[in-house]
Amino acid sequence: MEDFSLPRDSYFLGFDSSTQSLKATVLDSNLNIVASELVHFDSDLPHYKTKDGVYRDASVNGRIVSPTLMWVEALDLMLNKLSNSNLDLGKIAAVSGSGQQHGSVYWKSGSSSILSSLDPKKRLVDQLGDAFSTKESPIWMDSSTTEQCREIEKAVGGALELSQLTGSRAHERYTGPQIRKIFETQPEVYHNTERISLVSSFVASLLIGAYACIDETDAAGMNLMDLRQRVWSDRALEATAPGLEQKLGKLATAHAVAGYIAPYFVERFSFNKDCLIIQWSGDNPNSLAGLTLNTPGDLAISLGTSDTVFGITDDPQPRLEGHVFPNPVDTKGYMVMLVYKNGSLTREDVRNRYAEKSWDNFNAFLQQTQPLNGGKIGFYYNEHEILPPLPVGFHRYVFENFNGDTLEGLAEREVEEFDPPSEVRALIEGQFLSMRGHAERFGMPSPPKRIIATGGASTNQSILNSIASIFGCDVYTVQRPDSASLGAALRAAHGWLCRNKGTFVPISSMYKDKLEKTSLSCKLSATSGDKQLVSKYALFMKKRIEIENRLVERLGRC
Ligand code: XUL
Repeated sequence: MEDFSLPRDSYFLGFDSSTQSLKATVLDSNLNIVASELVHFDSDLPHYKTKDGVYRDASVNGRIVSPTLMWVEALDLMLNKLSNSNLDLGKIAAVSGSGQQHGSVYWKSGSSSILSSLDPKKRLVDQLGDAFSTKESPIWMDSSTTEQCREIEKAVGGALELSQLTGSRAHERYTGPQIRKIFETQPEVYHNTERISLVSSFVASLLIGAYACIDETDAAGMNLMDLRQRVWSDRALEATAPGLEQKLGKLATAHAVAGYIAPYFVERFSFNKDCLIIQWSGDNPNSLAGLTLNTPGDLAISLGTSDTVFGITDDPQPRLEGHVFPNPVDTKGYMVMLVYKNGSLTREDVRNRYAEKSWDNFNAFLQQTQPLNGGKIGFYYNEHEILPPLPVGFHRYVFENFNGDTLEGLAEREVEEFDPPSEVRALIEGQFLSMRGHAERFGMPSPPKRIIATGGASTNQSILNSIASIFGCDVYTVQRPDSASLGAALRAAHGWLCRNKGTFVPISSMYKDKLEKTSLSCKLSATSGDKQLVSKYALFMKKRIEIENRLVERLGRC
């Protein structure tokens, strides 16, 4: 049997350059965490005066940016922290990282020579002060580019056309619309830029001392790449800004080597000169890696302030909602991602209104009500929802006599309110039926092979049971807050292994059969159960989506 073990006594370092902090996770060759560190932007770098890592520009509606140099100084600080810890940086065999998706950095003409001649006696931040054509990087929270989104969609032939070409319709936070806005409103900045990096390829560029490629997975968050061909799309480039391809550089696969670590880090922090920098990617794709999703049918549900669903499929069907990226851990297949704004805060609100502010009552209500809720369906939006695009509001419907066997002759009736236990079940069934319905429409296999649940609400057993019976598969849990930096460390090891073997090897070969002995382990927390119920839920889901479509027609934006 081929040996896929990692070199003994070596480490693999993963970063996560996120909105509020820079995190680092270090794995040993048995894939156990041996160190982790955090630089918190607001408190560790207070002179940038960010709040939650960002500047919200009151004068321009929806403009949200971060100071690019803050990310540079965070890397200085993080490397100091790591080298002052017990960790021998000389043993790190490979480094990779996650960047918040969509954010972009604009390198000023002439900066590649600054990058390639960094002085190890000085901090990075003291050398890169003049390297950017704009000091403020637009980030994923920005929503100021609606006009550019519509222009790009129109030029490419419509929103659905753009989605089928690039994996997503135009979104305000996506990098293409952000670049177009800079081109339109600050043409001098655009023309004075020799290279545009994503946050992921930006930090990788610092580490190799040269412009790093953008990896194909994170590139799909730009509305610029042809998803199927994995090349920049001429149509999308033309719709965005002139001369753009040259500024973006080449694309690379996620497991590729970006380069060796720059001499700067070898001299200043005693890294080994053979330490490899593996392509960085987006935080969500790397979370998929960190949760050990690796084959079609694997699905993760992250239950947090916003709920996210992502998984792997061979046959994606890009639509107006949701996103498709190339699979970050394989050369084939795709990652599908759905984002819901109404997550834990909405669950809490329904708990407060109907279950006397108590999770115990909430769970008791879930247990004492029957699956399918006697035909009661609810839509609960405390925030303007993304999926479906609906405004704040609660909507409730009942299908009288619904037993899950047939939809024949069923008509729904709108009602004002349910009894409290039914409200709780309608919320939970509604959230997960929506996830199942949209994941299936997006081409995710049904039932999934397994679901990995993570985030705050994944400690709630009643919720896990509902997920298992609605999706019809086993649900596993992991309790770790940093799946993006952990996933980056794992991808560093994977990239190292592929380089060592001289060919792509499946990421699972590194942890196959020994997962439970590593920091990547997960626990079986709810089992799939009754197949008949899963089919009944399929009918219920179909009805729900019909009502949802009507609500969107009546109240939605797009
Ligand atoms: C994904 C997105 C966010 C950021 C957060 O499309 O915009 O999840 O990646 O860092």
